[in-house]
Amino acid sequence: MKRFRWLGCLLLVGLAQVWLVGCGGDGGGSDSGAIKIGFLVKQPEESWFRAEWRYAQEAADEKGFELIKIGAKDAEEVRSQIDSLAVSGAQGFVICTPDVRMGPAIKRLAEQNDLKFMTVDDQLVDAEGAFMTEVPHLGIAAKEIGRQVGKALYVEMQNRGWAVEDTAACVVVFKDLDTARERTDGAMEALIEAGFPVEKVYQAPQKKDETDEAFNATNDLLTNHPEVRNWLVCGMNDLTVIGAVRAFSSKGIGKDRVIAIGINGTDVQDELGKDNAFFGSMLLQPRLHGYDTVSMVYDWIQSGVAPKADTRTTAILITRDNYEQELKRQGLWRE
Ligand code: FCA
Repeated sequence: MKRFRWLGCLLLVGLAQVWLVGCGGDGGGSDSGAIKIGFLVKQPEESWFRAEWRYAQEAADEKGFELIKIGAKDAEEVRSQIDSLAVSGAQGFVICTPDVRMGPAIKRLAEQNDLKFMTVDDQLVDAEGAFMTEVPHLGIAAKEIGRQVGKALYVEMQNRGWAVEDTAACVVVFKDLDTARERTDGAMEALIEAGFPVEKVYQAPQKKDETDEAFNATNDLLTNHPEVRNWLVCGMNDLTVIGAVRAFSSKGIGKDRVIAIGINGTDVQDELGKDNAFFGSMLLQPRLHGYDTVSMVYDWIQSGVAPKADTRTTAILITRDNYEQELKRQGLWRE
């Protein structure tokens, strides 16, 4: 009996030691020393955000911190996920929010929970709609990339020998998001500068940044313009332009009458593999959006060096001629 009591004591001491080690020996609730960084994205199923996560994970593996990948599709999820990040002992996060108008709320939550954070892709705005420049941001040079789309559409129209009189532009616009608006504004500006008639630039407003919404918006536009022979098509990203191209093809308008160019490049491998109206895409650099952003937050936590206030990334045009080579170069090609 005595022996059992003695064994029981040993077991208790052992358990207490395991508990102490598990808590870093400081009696606190989390592993002291272990760095945890969250990466919240608005559309976790999209190739673009998967690519960002993949490169963020590369940084985590290299530098030895824990990356917590989180899909947050609406405001409620953003709030609860930031809270759970804090509970899990994270020290910071990178976010592409489903609603940029949540800016002040996200900032308040981060401050309350003592979390350092920066935004990626979509820049937060305050109650007046002004950019919250006090939050570090890494996004694309949206206007310039949009201008590249406009120029490329015009050049391809000329290459095909299409007369301007027979051609119109279908620009799928999403006005609720600045980076989206800047892209399509840039495309329209460059088209018009190149000599495209302003009155033939038609805008199709999408209600949400989703493929189905782009399909619906384009469908409505096409119903109102049966007179147009040839079309130049663009929008905020690949998924939007995929929706638009589907709307054209559902009306029997195919690649002989449509030149469509997307943005992202991460979603077009299948499209460019087919013989369809998709002409190309502006290929962005997801590595910089994933690897670099979490690395900046990591440095901030480690050494107190805050990220650069505003970083903008560039893009190159990919078409059937170079997409395989360029996607492979960025490690984005799927076999
Ligand atoms: C936005 C879009 C994404 C991608 C990113 C750079 O968040 O929704 O598809 O274009 O900007």
